[in-house]
Amino acid sequence: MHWLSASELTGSQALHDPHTLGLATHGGGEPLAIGARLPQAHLRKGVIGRDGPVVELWSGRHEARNETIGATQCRHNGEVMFATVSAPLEGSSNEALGAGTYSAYQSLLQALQASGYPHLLRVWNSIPDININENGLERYRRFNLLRHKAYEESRQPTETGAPAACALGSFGGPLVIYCLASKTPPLAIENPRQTSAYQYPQQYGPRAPSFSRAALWRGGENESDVLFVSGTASIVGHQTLHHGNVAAQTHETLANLQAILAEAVSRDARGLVLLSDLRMKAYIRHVEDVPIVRQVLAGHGLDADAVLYLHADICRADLLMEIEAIGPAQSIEVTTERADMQDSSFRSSSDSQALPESG
Ligand code: 3EB
Repeated sequence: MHWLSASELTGSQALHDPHTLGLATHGGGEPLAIGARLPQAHLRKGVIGRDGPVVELWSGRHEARNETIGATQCRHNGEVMFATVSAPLEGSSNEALGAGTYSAYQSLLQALQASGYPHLLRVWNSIPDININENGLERYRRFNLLRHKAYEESRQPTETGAPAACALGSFGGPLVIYCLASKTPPLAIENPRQTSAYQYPQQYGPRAPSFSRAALWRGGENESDVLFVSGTASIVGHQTLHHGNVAAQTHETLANLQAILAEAVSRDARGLVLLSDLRMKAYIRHVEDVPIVRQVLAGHGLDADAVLYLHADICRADLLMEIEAIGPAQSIEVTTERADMQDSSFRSSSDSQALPESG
C-alpha cells in the first residue's frame, strides 16, 4: 500500500492508474474537479507552508473498482477499500451534527458490510466547529455519542479492535469521514502511557471515543506491514499535559508516538524500528506555533520538512497540536509538492467560506 501525499494531480497518471484507491484533498474551498473517477474526501483545513491544496493519494497493489453504496463512495481492490461519506450540516440546528454523524456512519458501515470489507483499519473524521458547545455539549462529544451508537448497532468493535482514527476541526463545510477498510482485521495497539481512549472517564463526555491508538495491518508474505497511528497528542493517562505550551506538548506527543511504536515493534511489526520510519501529519491549532513544532521535531532527529502541517482545531480545546502517522515510510511513497491546479474553478470558494491563509 502506498500513500502519496500528492501534487501536480492534473499532470499525474494517478487519476487514471487503476491501482489508485481514492484521495483526500486538504485545503481549498471546493473539492478538486476530477469528476467521479475516484472517491474524494475534501477537508477544509488550512495548508501550512505550501501553496494551495495538498492531495493525499491512496493506492494499493491490485487494480481497484468504484462502487457507490447509498451515500458512501467506495473503491476497492479485493484486499482493501477506500471509502468516504459526508453529511451536510444544514443551518446551526443543535441536532444537525448528531444526526449527520449517525447517518454518515450508518451509511459507511453498511457499505463496508455490503462490499465485503468489514474491518475498519483507519478512519479520518473532519468536524466543522469541533470545539463549539451546543446545548451544553461540545460538538466533538456529541460526535462521540453518535459514532458509538452507529458502531454498536453495526457490531463494529468500540473498544479493543476499534480502528485507528483521528477527529479534527474543519473551517466550515460538511462533516467528512474517510477510511481504509480491509477483508482482514488489523491488530489493535494501545499505548501504556495513556488510558485507552475508549476507557476515558465521563469528564470528557458521556461516551468515550471509539478508537485504538494504532492499528497494525499485516501485509502478505513478502509485503511490509502497515502501521496506522491515530491522532496522538499531549495526553498522559487521560489528562492533557502542558496547557498553553506547544513545545512541551510536542515533546510529550513524540514520547507517546515512541511508546506506540515500541508496542508495535514488540508485536514484530515488520519494517518499523524508529520514529523516523513513520510518515507524519501534524495538525496545529495556531499557525504561529508551527516553527516551534518544527524545531522540536528536528531536535528529535526527525525531518521537519517531510511532515505535512495542517491548520485545524484539535478535539480537546486544551490541545495545541496533534500528530498522526503511518509507516513504514519506505513502503509508502510520499510526494508533497504543491497541488498546482491551473483550473481556477477549484480555487474559488463560491460559498465564501473563508479558509485561513497558507503560512
Ligand atoms: C486523544 O488522544 C486525542 O475521536 O477519533 C485522537 C485520535 C483523539 C482520535 C477520535 C480523538 C480521536 O484522546 C483525541
